[in-house]
Amino acid sequence: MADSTPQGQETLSNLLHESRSFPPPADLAAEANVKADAYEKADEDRLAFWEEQARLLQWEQPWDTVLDWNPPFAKWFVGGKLNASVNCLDRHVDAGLGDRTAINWEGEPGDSRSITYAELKDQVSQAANAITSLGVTKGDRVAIYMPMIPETVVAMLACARIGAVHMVIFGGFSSDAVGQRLDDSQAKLVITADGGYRRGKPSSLKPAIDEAVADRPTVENVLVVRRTGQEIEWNERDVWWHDVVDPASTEHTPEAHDAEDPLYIMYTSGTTAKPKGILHTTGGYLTQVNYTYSAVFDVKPETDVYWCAADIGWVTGHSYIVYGPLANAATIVMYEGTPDTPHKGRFWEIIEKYKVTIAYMAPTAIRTFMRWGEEIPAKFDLSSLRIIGSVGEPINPEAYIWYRENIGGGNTPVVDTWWQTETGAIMISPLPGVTSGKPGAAMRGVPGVVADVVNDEGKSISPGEGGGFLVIREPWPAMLRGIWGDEQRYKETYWSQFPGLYFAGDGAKKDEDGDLWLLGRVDDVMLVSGHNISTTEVESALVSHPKVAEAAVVGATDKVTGQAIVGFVILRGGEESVPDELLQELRNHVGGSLGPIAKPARLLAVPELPKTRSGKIMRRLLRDIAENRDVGDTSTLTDSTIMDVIAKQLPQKSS
Ligand code: 6R9
Repeated sequence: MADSTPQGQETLSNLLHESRSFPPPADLAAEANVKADAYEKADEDRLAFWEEQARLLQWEQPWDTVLDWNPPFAKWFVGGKLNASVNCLDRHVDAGLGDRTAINWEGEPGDSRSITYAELKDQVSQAANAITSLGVTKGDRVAIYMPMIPETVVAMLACARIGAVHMVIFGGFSSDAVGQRLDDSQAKLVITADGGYRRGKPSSLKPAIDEAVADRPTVENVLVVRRTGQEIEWNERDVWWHDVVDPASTEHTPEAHDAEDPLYIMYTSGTTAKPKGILHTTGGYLTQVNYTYSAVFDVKPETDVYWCAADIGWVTGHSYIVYGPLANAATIVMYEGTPDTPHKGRFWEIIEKYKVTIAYMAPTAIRTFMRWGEEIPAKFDLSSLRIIGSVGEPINPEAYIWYRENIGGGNTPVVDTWWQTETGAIMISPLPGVTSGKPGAAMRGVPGVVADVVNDEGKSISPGEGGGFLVIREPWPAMLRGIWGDEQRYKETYWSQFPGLYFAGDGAKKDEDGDLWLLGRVDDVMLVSGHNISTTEVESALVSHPKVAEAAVVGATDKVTGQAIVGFVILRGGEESVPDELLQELRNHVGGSLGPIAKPARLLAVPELPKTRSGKIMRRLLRDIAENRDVGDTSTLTDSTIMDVIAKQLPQKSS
């Protein structure tokens, strides 16, 4: 999250111009869940609009006040009571949908499980009874450190059912990262597994937990799912999932929770400072994820098969694998492993096997698939797809077009969805039956969300004027309710830059039509000879060259220009050095598309880029390398050895 704003003459340069646009397919538009009138309705009376969406849920007690806004503290649906797990399970079973498949789960080794709504409700009830018997009660925090298996969903919903606050940590984070989060949240129970399958092998999870809980007495028990059967150490506090959950009763009477009771804490991906425990509550959160899931993915729960390839340890997994889809009674696919195991067509094989109709993934994955080549997806039948989504980073126009053409068959709308752990749910996105999508643009606030771009004085930027800071003008139901245990940091981080506005920490621009283009984190903006240049625009220009698969650029201190642009590129052929000729060609290519100011001063070819588990490029680490510093904290990287590999490229200076 940004703690600063860029300085310089202008707010943010607008260099990239893109004029392609794709109207929605006529049949999709005709049948769309949400049509253009939703924007008008929401504009007319935003609170009435959100009340209408809240009514789509099952409430045990209605609310008296829609919104209690005491800036920057919001309470939504005050006085209302509901249970998130009942909304995701019981009400569907009661409506006769018990036999509908909730989860099609695919293990990495090829094992699979199919779970109906009735079965999932039973399993969640059993788990709720089991964790209650372990002494967990409403308000307690439960850490979940699991592979991508159905028990992870069961554990989350069991917590929600009894009102315990879940805190999912990416499997694969180090024991230190886990320990830090256990301390911050004071978790009472940890739910984990012996391991999970990743890259063709059982990877272990339990040892990191053993280490993390060793000197943390607040953790009373460690509940362990057997997934791989690998040997693990067994300690006094450990309990097998199959010993307590399997024999537990499938009867569980859920309590109705207050709309503002905490549902979960999610630590932000932490590309910058110390992770923040983002707090989400129940009623408003569920209202907005339920609505946006239906509106943005246009899901028809009777016929669609939806797959979100994100990890559950990321907010995307919470909102759009678990709560949004299950609240809508949708059928989901869940996959345990990596996209290249046992072969690079695994994702497309899954889409073919389950006849997936809606798929949602990160731009980083899409760019990796571009690098592997379009002949791989071409071997599979992807004709079932009707909507494809992107989340996590700006999608470069080239990656968008590749995705649309090679995965979407040229006629499938791409929904580029902007949101954050903090926003809880999708905020800016095209609606697939309404919007003519532009490659690289997230377009506009979804109905009920007031997104804007302002200059450094907090004044709204006019259409076509250029770039600035992304803000949200009005409170929204799924907004964070604070940072766990740190009210001051909540105010400072999000509400201090522009009085009364939520500052997202992202740069954005508004085009002539008023549509929004995300430009990357404000902290990453490069200041070259007095111009603020966005990382996104330069990276998109590099990726639009046929020899480049992925790119990350950073500003490194430079005596002459203030900062000089240093680019790290992954070449399509996988070469690990950029020959002088190509270097010149790439610089000219960027200069030609964006202007000479944006030409990178140096370019390094690398085999990989440093990324978090949610696929975000950690430019901070690349800046360390570009400025010849020791590389900072790498504990949230997918692969920490990658920094050594990149550092070795350094002597190859150019220009
Ligand atoms: C959901 C999620 C939030 C940050 C956000 C922004 C970037 C996410 C994006 C996007 C451009 C999109 N981001 N979606 N940038 N276009 N469609 O990613 O949450 O992990 O908290 O990250 O991700 O920079 O501020 P989180």
